[in-house]
Amino acid sequence: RILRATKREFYEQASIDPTVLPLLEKADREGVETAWHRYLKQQPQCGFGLLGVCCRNCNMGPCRIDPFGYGPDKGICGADADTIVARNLMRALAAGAAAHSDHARDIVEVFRGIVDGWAKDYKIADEQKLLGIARALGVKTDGKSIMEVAKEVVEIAEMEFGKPDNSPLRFLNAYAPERRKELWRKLGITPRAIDREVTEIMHRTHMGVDADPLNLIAQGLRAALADGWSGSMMATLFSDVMFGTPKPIKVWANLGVLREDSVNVMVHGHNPLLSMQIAEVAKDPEMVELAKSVGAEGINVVGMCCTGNEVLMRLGIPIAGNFLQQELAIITGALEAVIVDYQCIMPALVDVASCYHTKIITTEPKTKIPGAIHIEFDKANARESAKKILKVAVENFKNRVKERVFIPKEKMEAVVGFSVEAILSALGGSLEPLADALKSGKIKGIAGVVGCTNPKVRHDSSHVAITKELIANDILVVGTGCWAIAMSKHGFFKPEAAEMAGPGLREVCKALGIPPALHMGSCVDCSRMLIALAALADHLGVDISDLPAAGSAPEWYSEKAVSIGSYFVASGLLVHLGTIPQVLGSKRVVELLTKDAESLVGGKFFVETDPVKAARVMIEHIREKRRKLGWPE
Ligand code: SF4
Ligand code: MSK
Repeated sequence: RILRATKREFYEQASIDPTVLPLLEKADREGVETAWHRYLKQQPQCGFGLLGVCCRNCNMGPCRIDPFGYGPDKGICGADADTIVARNLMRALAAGAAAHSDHARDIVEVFRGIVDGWAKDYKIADEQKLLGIARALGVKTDGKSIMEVAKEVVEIAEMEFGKPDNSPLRFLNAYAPERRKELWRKLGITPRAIDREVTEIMHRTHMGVDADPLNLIAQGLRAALADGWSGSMMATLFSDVMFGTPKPIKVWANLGVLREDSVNVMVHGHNPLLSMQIAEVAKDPEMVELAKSVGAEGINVVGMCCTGNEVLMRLGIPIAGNFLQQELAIITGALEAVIVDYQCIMPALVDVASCYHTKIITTEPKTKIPGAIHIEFDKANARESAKKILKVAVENFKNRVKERVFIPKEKMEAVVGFSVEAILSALGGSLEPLADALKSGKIKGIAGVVGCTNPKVRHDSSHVAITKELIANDILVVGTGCWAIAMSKHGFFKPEAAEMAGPGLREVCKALGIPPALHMGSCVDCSRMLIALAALADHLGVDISDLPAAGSAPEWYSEKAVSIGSYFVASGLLVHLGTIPQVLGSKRVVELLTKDAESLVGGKFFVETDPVKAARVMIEHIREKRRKLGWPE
């Protein structure tokens, strides 16, 4: 069907976001390719890859299993489809857990720099948050200066990556509920150190080590727990300490936030260490003066993907779009520079930028793209370094070709920044009102919706459809990442969106002045949901798996989503996947993920490409949990 469609039909089907079609047509006129064009060229995608039955783990291979049973049923070493599919999935999970946790390592390193004095342009912005973390970790705070507390906390954080003993991770131990910890201990999946769990996956998936799908997946859950309850959690907690814990803030979202009269700079990636500095430095009179000297009104910093979410929530910096819009932002012809850190940055940005005046600036030693300008971000001289990077953008304004500029007019107002603290404060400081609303059935349950966009799905359509269906059925939706950007763009984060909710949720939202769907942050901030779930379960005296709650990643593409989904499953949730994971070549692996997992950890995956049907499964699951708790359905 895709191949028979005309270009116009294909572009119309690409997205429900009104900024996309005109920019795809502009790209077409100007001979520029996007992910959608490349997706089309990849059709038909490799059947072995889609099923997960291709193995390249050693040089006897590559080997592939014939899914129809006419050809080989084993690789050269004897690995069958179950082993190969499980190993491939676990390697994807390891990459996702590593990405989140390496992001955390960079944050913790700069936090160490605050303690040791070299990170002079960073500070402890939220002392209360730091004291709370210290108390949770069992660090005594009485009579100590804030720097003394910070020193003890950072020492614990640093050890999380490579702690040599077998004791549980300290952050997991501090924040996960007792019942969960006991279950993980019994199952032998308590994570010991973040790097160790990732390394062990790489070891086990080497030829001739672990061939048992169950044993492999168990280790995957252990690495995912290390990511969620420690790696990602540290990234969130220390970002809050250094840059402030998000509070509700009004912002603008979508490509209409680009300005014709200003130098437009897009920060893209995930880590706030640089993007926060760029956003601050752009207001510096020296930089504003420089912008004026090249004929612009000022500097307009906008965000993309999750580093965009970080500066959106904390500073109100407008967000230009989510994952699939990164190339479109350049195609507007109005972008002077894309400043990137890491993750979700398409190498294609350089090709697209070569057709315009836009400069792609990489800043991290671990992220270099041929054709981009590389200016290493020096965290010890963060402000000066950010200025140096920003100057390249400002000086590029004179190269903008006015005749080629097309900025879509669409932008939407949104209220974002619902950290756990902000939600608690909206509730009047305690979980009681939320627990009461859940028990009475005004709010039937909670759904965490997260994740990316993916050309396999009409851009933003599943995010919107699933959220609509859930809130209409009185389910409060919270979420992160590119889902949160989609919701910002499509009006779900305006308090007026309460009108789309069912009667019970609508009443609660109106009373509290909050939207029916809440922006909790970037991908690593899925850890905020873990903290909220743990607090709610403890408050109600039940396990997380007993809660009327479920998760969903309707348009996921990233290996990080594999890790996120897995730590939610291991924490006891039902998790929906809206794009099909590359596992269908093994009935055993499919059964482990979608059935057997539940009897072990209380959570499991289900796959459904239709978002409305998926929402109904989640709603039924929530009803079932309510029945078990003796709450009215
Ligand atoms: Fe083939 Fe086994 Fe090597 Fe994989 S590990 S490439 S299945 S021989
Ligand atoms: S940016 S991981 S596309 S959510 Fe976090 Fe968006 Fe997914 Fe990247």
